[in-house]
Amino acid sequence: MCDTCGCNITDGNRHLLRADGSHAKVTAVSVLNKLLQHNDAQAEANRALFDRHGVLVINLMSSPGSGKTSLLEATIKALNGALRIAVIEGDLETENDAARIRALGVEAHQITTGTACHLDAHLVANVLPKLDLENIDVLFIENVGNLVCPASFDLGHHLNLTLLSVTEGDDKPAKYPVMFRAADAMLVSKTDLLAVLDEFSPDKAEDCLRNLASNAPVLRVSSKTGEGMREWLDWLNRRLEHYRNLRRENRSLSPAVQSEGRRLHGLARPDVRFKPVSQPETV
Ligand SMILES: Nc1nc2c(ncn2[C@@H]2O[C@H](COP(=O)(O)OP(=O)(O)OP(=O)(O)O)[C@@H](O)[C@H]2O)c(=O)[nH]1
Ligand SMILES: [Zn+2]
Ligand SMILES: [Zn+2]
Repeated sequence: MCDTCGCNITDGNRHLLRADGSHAKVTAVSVLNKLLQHNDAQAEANRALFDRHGVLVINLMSSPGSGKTSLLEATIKALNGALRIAVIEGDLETENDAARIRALGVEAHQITTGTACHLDAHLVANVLPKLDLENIDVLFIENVGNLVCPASFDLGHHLNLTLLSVTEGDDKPAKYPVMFRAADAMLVSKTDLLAVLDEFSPDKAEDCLRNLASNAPVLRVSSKTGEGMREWLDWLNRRLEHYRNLRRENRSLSPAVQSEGRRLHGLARPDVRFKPVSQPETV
C-alpha cells in the first residue's frame, strides 16, 4: 500500500532525498528502507530530548473520527490544570483540531501532512523547538486517523494509546492487528452510544485484543458523559509516575513499533534483498 501511494515521503523527510544524490541511485524499496532508518534515528533523538526534560509523550492512534480530539478536550477539562499538557495534532489538512485544543487554553501545534497518512519522527521534530518542554508534564501526539500506518513509525514517544469507538464494530482489533497489538492501552470510546448500538460488545472487543496476545488494559470512556474518565486519568497518572521513576534511574520507555506495519509499507518483504545501507547522517 504505502510503498505504492508514496505516503512514506513527508514534508519532514523529503529533504533526505534531495540533490546530494545519497539516496537517488538506489531502488525504491531501499530508498524507503533508508528513510525508515533515518526515521528511527530521529525518533531516538526526539526521545532523548523528551527524556532530558522529563516529558511523557503519548501517541494517540485510531481510525478517523473515533474521538481522539474529544478525548483530549475532556481530559484537559477533567485535569483542570493538575498536569501541564501540550498537544501536537496530525491531520492531512486543516488546523481544526489544534484550534479546539487551544480554545481550552492549552498549547497545541498542528502538523498537516498533505498526503501522508501517518506522522513521522521528522515531522514531529520540526515542531519541537516551539514547545517549552521544561514546563510540560505530558505531551499528547494525536496521529493521523488511520488504523494501519501510524503504528509503524516511531515518533520518539513513550506510549501508544489506541482508541476504538463503539460505532466502528467490535471486531476491529482482529481486522487491524498491527495497530491494536502496538497499544499500551486500548480505549473503547463513545460508550454513551452503547445504549443504541447493542450489536457492539465491549467484551468481544477485549477478546479480540487478547487474541493478539496483548495484555494491555482496556478502558471504556465517553468524552460526552464523562463515564470512565476517572479510570483513564488514573491510568495516565500511574504511567506518568512510572515514567518519572524510570527517569530517576536514567531509564525510559519505548513504544512497540510494529514490524508488520513496515512490511505493509514494502520495507521488509522476505522476497526483497536490500542493498547495504550506510548509517544515517547526524540528526
Ligand atoms: N456520542 C459521542 N460522540 C463523540 C464522543 N467523542 C467524540 N464524539 C463525536 O465524534 C465525532 C468525531 O470526534 P473527534 O474527537 O473529532 O474524532 P477524532 O478521532 O479526533 O477525528 P480525526 O482527528 O478526524 O481522526 C465528533 O462529532 C464528536 O462530537 C463521545 O464520547 N460520545
Ligand atoms: Zn482529531
Ligand atoms: Zn501509510
